[in-house]
Amino acid sequence: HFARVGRVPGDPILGLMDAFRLDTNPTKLDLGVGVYKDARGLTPIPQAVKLAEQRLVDLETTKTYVGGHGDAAFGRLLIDLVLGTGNRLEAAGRVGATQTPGGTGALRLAAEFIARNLPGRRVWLSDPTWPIHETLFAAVGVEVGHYPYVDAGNRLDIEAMLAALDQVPLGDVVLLHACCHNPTGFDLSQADWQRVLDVVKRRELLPLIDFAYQGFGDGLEQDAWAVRLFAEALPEVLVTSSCSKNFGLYRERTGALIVCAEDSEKLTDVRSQLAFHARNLWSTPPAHGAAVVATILGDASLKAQWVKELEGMRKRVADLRLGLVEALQPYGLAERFAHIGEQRGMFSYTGLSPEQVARLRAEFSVYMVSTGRANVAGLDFSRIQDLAKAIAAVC
Ligand code: PLP
Ligand code: TYF
Repeated sequence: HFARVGRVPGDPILGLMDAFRLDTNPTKLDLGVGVYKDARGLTPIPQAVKLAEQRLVDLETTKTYVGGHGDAAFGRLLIDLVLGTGNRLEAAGRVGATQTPGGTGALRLAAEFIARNLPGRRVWLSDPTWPIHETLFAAVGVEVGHYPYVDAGNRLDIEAMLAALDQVPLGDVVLLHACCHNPTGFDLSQADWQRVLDVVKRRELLPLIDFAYQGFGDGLEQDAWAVRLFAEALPEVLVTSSCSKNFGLYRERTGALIVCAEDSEKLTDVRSQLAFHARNLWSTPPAHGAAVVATILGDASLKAQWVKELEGMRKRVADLRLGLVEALQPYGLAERFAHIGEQRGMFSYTGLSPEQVARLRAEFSVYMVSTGRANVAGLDFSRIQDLAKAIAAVC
């Protein structure tokens, strides 16, 4: 049976983790996979999560299945977090959340919905984007196209992006990163978003907004600005929300597909389809992470604690960015790498070439994705000088 089964290569980003683990250099530095790290190089469990988990141990009464759309309280609280408390869509019964195994599960469910319920639509991805976006739509037989995002000089190219979107076939799906663009770290300004919205309206596109880093850009509310703009202005929007990074819940696989529909009747139709597809994919979602999030968001003091911890993570990454640019100053490289301080979230498209990335790894045990993407959160203040020196050596 298996004689003709060949091999596919592993995920190059996750593969970096294995290579890093095997490296015996004591000064090795992991700027690869996109997880937050603290000063000790650990990916911590937030205190708010620990406290919520303790509460759940005491209060949980059953492990029976949750419904197809998951934990209803989680869904409502997440909609508030994403669209704002008291948003008009909720009042009008136009928005619903389906709990999924992480943001990836939400993307897969959206892909399934597009493949089966919106046949013939292509999905347009930024070039570059998170590699899983490429393979995930291919896996359900949805064709992807690309719109440019950065220019040859490693800067956001909004004009090229808009021009390309203006050529997209009417009615197609466009995948947008709400904030903290992976892999580049370049985000759109509010004025840019307004222009993207205009094109989306003109071409009657369905926006699929990937929201994996809420709170890591400029703040919880600020990062939701574009999502809320689109949800207010358009009859139909899909949002994939992940609680992996902002709640530190990575392995608990916590997220949701949020659907905004024209009216409550249509929302019910769409949600029936999502529950059907979810049944075929994973039946019902894992409960623990969503219960943790619902416990935190539903309790004023736990929520305040979490907001403070998330703010700490956000500030740390922002300060590391500025620290690195400053450390490159003595080498005459501050200007060349000034974009590192302007980008948002964990990732930076540094502009380093694959050859330079390979040298950083071979000569300094500094690990980053071959495209030149660095996870700034993997850096520490005690290692900034070393990294600046290594970068200068390969430039
Ligand atoms: N979308 C983007 C852009 C990401 O970087 C990630 C990160 O892992 C995800 C979605 C999915 O996150 P998860 O499935 O771990 O919640
Ligand atoms: O881009 C990243 O590094 C994160 C983590 O298959 C990740 O989004 C990377 C690859 C993958 C799953 C998660």
